[in-house]
Formats: sequence, structure tokens, C-alpha cells
Amino acid sequence: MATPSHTGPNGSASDETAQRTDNTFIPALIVVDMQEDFCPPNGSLAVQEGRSIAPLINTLLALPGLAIRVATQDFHPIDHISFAPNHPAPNNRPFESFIEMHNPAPGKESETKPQQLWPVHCVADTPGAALIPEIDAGRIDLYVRKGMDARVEMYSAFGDAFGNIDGDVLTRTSVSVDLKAELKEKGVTDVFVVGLAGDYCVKFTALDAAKAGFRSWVVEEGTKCVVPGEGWERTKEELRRGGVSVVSADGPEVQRLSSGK
Ligand code: VGL
Ligand code: ZN
Repeated sequence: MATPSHTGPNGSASDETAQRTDNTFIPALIVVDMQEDFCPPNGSLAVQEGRSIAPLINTLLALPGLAIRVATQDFHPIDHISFAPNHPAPNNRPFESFIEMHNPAPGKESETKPQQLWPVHCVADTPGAALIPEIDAGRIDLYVRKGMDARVEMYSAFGDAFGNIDGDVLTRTSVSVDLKAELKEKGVTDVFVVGLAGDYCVKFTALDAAKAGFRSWVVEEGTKCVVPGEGWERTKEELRRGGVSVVSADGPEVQRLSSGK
């Protein structure tokens, strides 16, 4: 067979390899979950200093080299599996308790994962799910609402906790947009991720961007964590292991977004 060694049987590996190795630079910015419920002073799951990153995020949103600017919203039904009050005591303490979650994909129900419980947050169509007004929403090209299937957690904007992705039947009930398909359609090569929370939705979105074949970057000053300090240090190690680079807003990678070159 004359098949080149980097080409997978279905051709997908060659697509992704090509994107990583050529010099094309078509960057996207993903602004993750800059919502009232994740921000002080009133958010039900407020991340320390969460609101303080809005000015930097607006500076990034204004950079002319970006091909697409995406905002995600955690957008849960009131009976969502991650809400502590939806489970019986005593194992229903927000932040502390874990329950067993089943993969809702047909035929995969025996697959389970531990799921951390949270205070009720970002309920669809409530003020807590709104983007904070400090974010320059006029720059957003595409909104992704996620976590809409009550049965499963979805930290990443690309797929749920079991990796159900690519616009399959299940994921369509959990997320409003097939983000990988939208970015590929625009020819995106590089994904820059900022927002809340660094140790949850930013982390899993950036890891999934790398898995989807994009170069993936997290801008460190553009995120805050549920567990700052040690939690962020652990997260950075996981990001590195997953092929994601953590960069500074002052560094050359972000500088490149000024020109798009
Ligand atoms: C998030 C916890 C629960 C996040 C979402 O946006 O990081 N964290 N749901
Ligand atoms: Zn959530």
C-alpha cells in the first residue's frame, strides 16, 4: 500500500497532523463561562477574583488577528446531576461530595465516573446564567451553551464528561453547538482559552481542543480557579501532560494575535 505512514485508516490523523505541522496560524479565542454565578459578589459558585479578569479578556477579544471569538455558558436544567440538593443526605455536600455518574450514551450505561457536587448554579434562563456585563458581548461571534443534559456533567465545551463529542446524538442534547465542527469549518488551527474556572471548565475545554487536533493555549492571566494556588499548579501540570501550553498575555504567542501573522 502506498498509504503515507502518518495517515490513519479513516484519514483523520492526517488532517490533525497536517494542522500541527504547517505554518498556518488561524486563531480562535474561547471565553469560558464568564457568568454571574461564577463571579463575586453574588454568584452561587463564585470563583475568587473571577470578575477581575474581564478587562484582560476584553483586550484579547479586541485583537484583530482572531478568526472567531467564542463565549461558552454553563446552562443547566434545575434537575442537573451536579447540583448537591438533587441528591440525598448525607452524601450531598457541595464541593465535597461525589456521586456515581453513568454514561447516558445508548449502550454505554454501565460506564461510570465519580462526579463532584456543586451548589445550584447557572440554571438555564436565570440571571445567574447570564454573561457578566463587563464582558464586551458585542465582539462574540458564537455562543456555546453546555451542560444542558441533566444526566451528565459537561465541563468542556467540546464534549461531556465521558468524551461524547463530535455532534453525536447524545451530545446534541447536552450542548447547543458542535464546537469542533464550527472551528474546523473556519479553518482554525490554534485555540486560546480564558475564563472560569481554570481548574474545571477552562482546563477541560483546553484539553479537548488539543485532542480535537488544534494547538491549544491557556492565557494564564485570563483565568481564575475554584482552588487557586496549589489547585492551579496541579492544573498546569495536567495541561502540559495533555499537550496544552500555558502562556502569558505578554508573551509572543498572544502578541501574534495582534497581526494574525
Ligand atoms: C464549572 C463547576 C461546575 C466551570 C462549571 O465553569 O468551571 N465549574 N460547573
Ligand atoms: Zn456547571
